[in-house]
Amino acid sequence: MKLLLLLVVMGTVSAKVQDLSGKMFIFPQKTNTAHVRLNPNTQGYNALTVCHRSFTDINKDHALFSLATPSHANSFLIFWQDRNQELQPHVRDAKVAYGGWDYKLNTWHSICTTWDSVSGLVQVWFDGTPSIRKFATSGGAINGTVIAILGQEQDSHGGGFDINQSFVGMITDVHMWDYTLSSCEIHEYMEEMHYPSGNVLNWSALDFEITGNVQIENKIQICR
Ligand SMILES: *[C@@H]1O[C@H](CO)[C@@H](O)[C@H](O)[C@H]1NC(C)=O
Ligand SMILES: *[C@@H]1O[C@H](CO)[C@@H](O)[C@H](O)[C@H]1NC(C)=O
Ligand SMILES: *[C@@H]1O[C@H](CO)[C@@H](O)[C@H](O)[C@H]1NC(C)=O
Ligand SMILES: [Ca+2]
Repeated sequence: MKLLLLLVVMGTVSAKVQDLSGKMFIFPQKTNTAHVRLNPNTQGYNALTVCHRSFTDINKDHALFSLATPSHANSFLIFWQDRNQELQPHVRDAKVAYGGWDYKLNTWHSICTTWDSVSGLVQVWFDGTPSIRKFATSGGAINGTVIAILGQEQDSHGGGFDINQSFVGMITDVHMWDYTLSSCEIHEYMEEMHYPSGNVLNWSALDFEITGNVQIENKIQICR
């Protein structure tokens, strides 16, 4: 009976699915612990699109999205590398680098990244502008148990956080699809028009767990 009660209590804690429409996560401190773990609806991806909007004032390296599997800590990582001013997507530990963006501090940036295992090509969209398509890795899916994290960069499956790669600021509208969105759909995301919600991670029905100081607030405050 006690065990059953415990299981019920634990069940309600872990099954924390929330509609975060109009809300954002705030990462208010530089730490090597605070993060949000996102629980995907499905595992095993032959293609991916990940989109998010973020706002920061750190002029240092930081991770925007970190997805690890047991075989690849950087199974799908979106990383800002400050020294070279590059947005660096990693897929199954293969890195591609994109420079030339106006990654202004204290500004919202909408970023979408696509990849598929047939062509092996990655493409980034940054505030409405598409990058060229670059080769990362082909012929293999992202498989194994997925751990997707905001706020920290995983050097191991679910851990290995480095304070100097942590994120400080706000993140919102995180969606992940197990297919590549069309350029029109990505345009709709960029313009905050009606766009398809993620079938793997859905900001409107997000299954997540917060560790440490991460707060949820409304994205827009209307002044009258
Ligand atoms: C994952 O994919 C690799 C090749 O990409 C394959 O060797 C391995 O068997 C797969 N593992 C699972 C659990 O599907
Ligand atoms: C983080 O960066 C600071 C300042 O550059 C440095 O002193 C510190 O050793 C770094 N910490 C780690 C864990 O790399
Ligand atoms: C995302 O969540 C919303 C709200 O529950 C739902 O209406 C929508 O169908 C979901 N999208 C997908 C692709 O499951
Ligand atoms: Ca790292």
